[in-house]
Amino acid sequence: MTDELSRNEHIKQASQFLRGTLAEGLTDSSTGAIAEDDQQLVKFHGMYMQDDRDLRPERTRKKMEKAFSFMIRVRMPGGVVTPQQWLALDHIARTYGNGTMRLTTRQTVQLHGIIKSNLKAMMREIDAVLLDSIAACGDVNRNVMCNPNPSESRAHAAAIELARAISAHLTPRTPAYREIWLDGEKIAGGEEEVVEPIYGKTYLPRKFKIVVAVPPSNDVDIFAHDLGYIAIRDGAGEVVGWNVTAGGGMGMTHGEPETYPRTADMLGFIGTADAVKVAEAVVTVQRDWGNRANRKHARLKYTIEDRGLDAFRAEVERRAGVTFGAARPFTFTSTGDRYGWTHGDNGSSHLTLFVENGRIHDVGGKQQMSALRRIAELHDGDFRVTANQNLIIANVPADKQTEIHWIAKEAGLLAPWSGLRRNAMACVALPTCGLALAESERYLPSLIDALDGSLAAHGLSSDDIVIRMTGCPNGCARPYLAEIGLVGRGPGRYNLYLGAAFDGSRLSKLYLPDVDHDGIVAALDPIFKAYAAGREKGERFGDFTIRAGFVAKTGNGADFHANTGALKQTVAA
Ligand code: SRM
Ligand code: SF4
Repeated sequence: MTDELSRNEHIKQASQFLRGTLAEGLTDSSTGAIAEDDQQLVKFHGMYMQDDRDLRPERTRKKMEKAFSFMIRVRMPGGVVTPQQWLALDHIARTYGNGTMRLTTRQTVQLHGIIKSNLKAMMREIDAVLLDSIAACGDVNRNVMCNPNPSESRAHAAAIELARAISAHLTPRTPAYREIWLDGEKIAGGEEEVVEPIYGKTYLPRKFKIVVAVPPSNDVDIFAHDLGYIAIRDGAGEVVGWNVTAGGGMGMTHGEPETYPRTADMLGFIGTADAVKVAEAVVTVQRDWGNRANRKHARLKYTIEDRGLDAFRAEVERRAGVTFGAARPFTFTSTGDRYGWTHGDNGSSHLTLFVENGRIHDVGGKQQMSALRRIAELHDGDFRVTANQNLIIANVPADKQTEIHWIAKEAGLLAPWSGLRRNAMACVALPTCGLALAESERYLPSLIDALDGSLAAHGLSSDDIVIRMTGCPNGCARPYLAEIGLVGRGPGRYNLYLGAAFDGSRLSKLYLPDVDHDGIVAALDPIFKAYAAGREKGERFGDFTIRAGFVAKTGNGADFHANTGALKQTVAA
């Protein structure tokens, strides 16, 4: 390992707490872009500079600048927004963006296609409804996720309260955000510990992600995250404290086995009063121990692997002044959403909608943007984005249920019959993601059409099987925790992973590398057939693929790359 700091560390160091030359860059009308270093800094403000990759060849031919625009990601702990906030996001998407809204795998909303000259007007609209985008991206704690399950309202109340408290505590303090986007008064830089008492001048070595889960649902995929809290309840359903997990992450790079996805380890049990203290301690240990030379080895998962879990736990305990108790028993049953109507223990009702791959738009017969706008106009409960890219219309009074139900049904927002589609997620990928190697969001629906044919032939149409696709190995749709994972390698080609646990507790294993559409369908059909014929009672598809000998079981971390490949060949690779 070299001691030299990565380029991003120098950019942060010189940025005066995330200012860089962003303010000046916004006024430069000669280009739709911003300066290279500012492209890194703008992430901390919740934005990515992108270009429409569909338009690249034509614009290159015409010797034009790339079609630059910005993606904005809103910070909304636990995925909760009011109908007024929803309407503001809808308005921004239609006025400044590409006319679509994108629910993300981390319970936020992304708006794509906003050109530079519209950024400040857009940020003002976000601010006007008391939302912001600070720290939605960048080397800081991101949007804090939490189980959105409104029907368990007491446990959910505790979970969202914790998610909000952690989010508030770990939000960067720099005044740069208000100064740049909202023309706030310029405040002098000051001493670093005053400006950013937790992060300091160079923030964290890498992105940092926190989740709060309420068993039995693992819909937030707790083991994929840097830091996680699992609600532990007493016999009366009250939350008595939290099991804390650390060191999960998905990102890796093809062909670099020293990078790997990893499921989080258990640190132990703590009471609610210690939860925020522990979050701060974990973050500061990672701030000080994390690798600042190599960004591919900078996530907390590698810090824990390098230093050892015991040393890491001891340092967190020392800094927080807290001793972890033995982890308390809990059971997760699934990572999916519960579609349709649920009724809470406080008498309220909630409707979980199916939004295919999180993309909300008005196309063809499906006027989903308009439908959700109508719902927001008549609804006075709240909207909750799930970690599966879906949406819950929460706290609906009895007199509004029929109308909301029919608006959603007409727009095709009720869950489909296919067990595969109900449990599918795809990352954004092309045309906006600069890192995509293959299609994902635009392709997965048609792959599911094909796989549904095969599942129907084997009588498995309505079986819940988790499938996730990403356009590259970064893992934005958490594909390595899916029973069927597809990860882009190049145009039209994917690595096929099998064998993850249905409850999100075990990573998958590479089954076939570099396969195309026909190869994927041909490889899976005989496995579906074998599953239909040979599964044990209640046996999940992921568990079956291991027991039946199709793939080896993945333990943790580096073991992901061991013993890969089809143990039992179904088709020629
Ligand atoms: Fe992600 C980078 C989209 C969740 C791991 N992710 C990106 C960027 C910003 C591409 C870039 O850096 O230029 C993508 C923007 C695409 C676009 O056009 O919108 C992008 N990530 C997404 C979203 C929108 C996927 C989705 O379809 O919903 C998710 C937004 C979450 C949010 O609201 O905050 C999203 N990304 C995730 C997750 C899932 C999660 O956190 O539960 C992961 C895996 C978990 C993890 O962090 O380990 C994830 N994204 C990455 C990585 C790899 C990180 C790593 O440790 O190696 C990158 C690339 C990077 O950071 O260098 C990345
Ligand atoms: Fe882009 Fe890769 Fe993330 Fe998909 S997984 S959104 S292709 S970075």
